[in-house]
Amino acid sequence: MRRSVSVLALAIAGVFAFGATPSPRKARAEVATQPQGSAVEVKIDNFVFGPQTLTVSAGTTVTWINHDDIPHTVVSNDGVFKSKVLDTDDKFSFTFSKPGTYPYFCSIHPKMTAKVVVQ
Ligand SMILES: [Cu+2]
Repeated sequence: MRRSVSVLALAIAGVFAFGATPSPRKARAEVATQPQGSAVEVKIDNFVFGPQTLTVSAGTTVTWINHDDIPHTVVSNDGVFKSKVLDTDDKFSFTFSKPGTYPYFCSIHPKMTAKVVVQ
């Protein structure tokens, strides 16, 4: 009985090893680079940040692009980030390394508000 249990455990371990990444070191590097979520865009269009609430994982770089013919800025309410004035098609990027909620606005049009939620 005891022997069959350990055989079963070995079999489970084998299945797990087969499905897992061979090198734990490599797995960690893959998590850090986050290929599927490393670059996310927020569009500024018709005086609106889109999406209004963007949820990303920590370490993600968010890029804002101004699609309006009017200059806008991207300014964190808490002073975490602040862009220069973005003319048409200008971009601003910021990498969010810590989880939290980051509300921001356009300093030229303060009614333009949105937020980034970092998990
Ligand atoms: Cu604006």
